[in-house]
Amino acid sequence: MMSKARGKFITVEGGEGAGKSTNIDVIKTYLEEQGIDYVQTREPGGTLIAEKMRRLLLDKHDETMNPLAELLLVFAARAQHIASLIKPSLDSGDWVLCDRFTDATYAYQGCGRKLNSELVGQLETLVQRELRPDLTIILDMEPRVGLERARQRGDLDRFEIEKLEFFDRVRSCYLDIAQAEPERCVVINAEEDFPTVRRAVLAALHQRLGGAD
Ligand code: Z5A
Repeated sequence: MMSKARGKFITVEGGEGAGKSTNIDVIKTYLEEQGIDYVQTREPGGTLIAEKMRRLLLDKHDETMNPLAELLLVFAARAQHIASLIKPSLDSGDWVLCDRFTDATYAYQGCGRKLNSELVGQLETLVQRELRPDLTIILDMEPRVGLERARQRGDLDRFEIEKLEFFDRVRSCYLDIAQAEPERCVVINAEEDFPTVRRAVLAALHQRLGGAD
């Protein structure tokens, strides 16, 4: 029996309330229609241990989390996620569909928290070695609009209580990444209505990835 080719790695990024969950459902339907085996996951998190680290990252605490501790915790969760889920899945031929990945670290810790992006890059090399997404969809929108959507949902996490300037830095970081890596990243205007965004997501999948071969 012929073994399956290595799977492809798709990540979805964007600011608060940009529609990641909504459009991940669109991508799942596409993969299913193409007969592609995939696993859906998210960061921070994706495995039992990494999900515990997610709680530490997102919950509000009586003590301020040091930005460097936050950065290291993000990468600790990622190391676990890659070893336990992402790499074995890709090696077995399954595709991996991940809600956020390292671009979020450049955006939130590198730019939002103003940590050194070079440091993020060093940890990326240490933790991921050669692993990079094959396709990254960046859902771009004015932070004010996305925050409003997130706030309507109620209970805000430790990131969602940040000031607007923080999210402006996050957004421009994502756009800089997309400009620097056009072969990997597709920016989609997430302020459009849902059918328009959906069409743009599907077009990106067709153009960049084709089918399972
Ligand atoms: N984080 C980090 O700091 N460093 C890292 O390296 C990583 C993450 C990996 C958790 O992320 C936090 O972790 C995140 C950064 C940090 N910051 N926060 N907060 P998360 O992905 O779990 O949480 P989130 O960013 O807050 O996602 P979200 O709020 O769940 O939003 P979403 O998934 O992008 O949106 P949605 O749920 O699909 O849509 C939001 C609402 O808008 C919903 O009611 C939809 O029905 C509606 N919607 C969606 N699309 C449309 C359109 N086109 N028009 C109108 N309405 C729409």
